[in-house]
Amino acid sequence: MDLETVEIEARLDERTTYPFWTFNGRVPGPFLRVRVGDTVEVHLKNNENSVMMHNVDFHAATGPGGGAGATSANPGEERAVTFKALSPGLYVYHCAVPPVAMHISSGMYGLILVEPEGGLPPVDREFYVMQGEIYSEEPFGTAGLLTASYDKLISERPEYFVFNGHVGALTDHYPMKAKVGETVRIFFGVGGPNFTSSFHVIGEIFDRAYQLGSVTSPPIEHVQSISVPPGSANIVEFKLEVPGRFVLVDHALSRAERGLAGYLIVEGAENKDIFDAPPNENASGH
Ligand SMILES: [Cu+2]
Repeated sequence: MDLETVEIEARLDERTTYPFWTFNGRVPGPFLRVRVGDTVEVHLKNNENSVMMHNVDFHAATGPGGGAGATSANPGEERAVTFKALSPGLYVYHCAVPPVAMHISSGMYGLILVEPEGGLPPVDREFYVMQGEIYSEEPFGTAGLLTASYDKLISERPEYFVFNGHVGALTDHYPMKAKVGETVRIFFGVGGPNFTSSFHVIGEIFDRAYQLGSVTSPPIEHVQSISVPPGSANIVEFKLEVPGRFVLVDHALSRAERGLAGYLIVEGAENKDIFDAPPNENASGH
């Protein structure tokens, strides 16, 4: 695996930018996928234009720091660590340079899937969603380049909550798309660094949820919302029976007013036995 840590000013919202710290220039970092028993060789390069030291701690690794010590790299340096993926599951990775909460809230988190022998059961579509918090000096909705607030970070008072690093990432920009009759799987993780997500898809029921990212325990079935703590993940699977727009939220819904929402747009034929909704001019788009 090649990872590069990059510090970039990038869009947080339509009129707002933020000084993100990233793996490979994106939030979350790349979705990494290995098989149980694999030996994973990680090369972490810290871009020469960085100001900070960065590293990577893999929750999928067994060993001190999850590799954080071995991969700590000053700007322009490259470091490496090798670990054997002993346990299947869906795991978070993140930068662990102190103050760790600062590096995570700046965007330095991602997921690594360690597939069990034989892999996961096939589905029609897979999606990758992570939830994070942004702590800016400026209040939510301020235009221009924001400044990270250490005070708000350590007192756990975020201004923004985001799916995939950006207000509107999964609504205006890259809504998830699927068709009636398909089965979808969402790899959902919380980078945080601080808030547990009550992840829910409005108008859907998860057929299966692999609690805390465990793929060797039986999934729970037919659940509405799942609780995903920071530094953890879950896999949900569900079959799409009817068309329409399904909204991904954290059911702590105040956070929807601070940027947290995503769309799953399902196309296909109506199935009025299952859901029959006459047009209503009072409907607000849901
Ligand atoms: Cu970092």
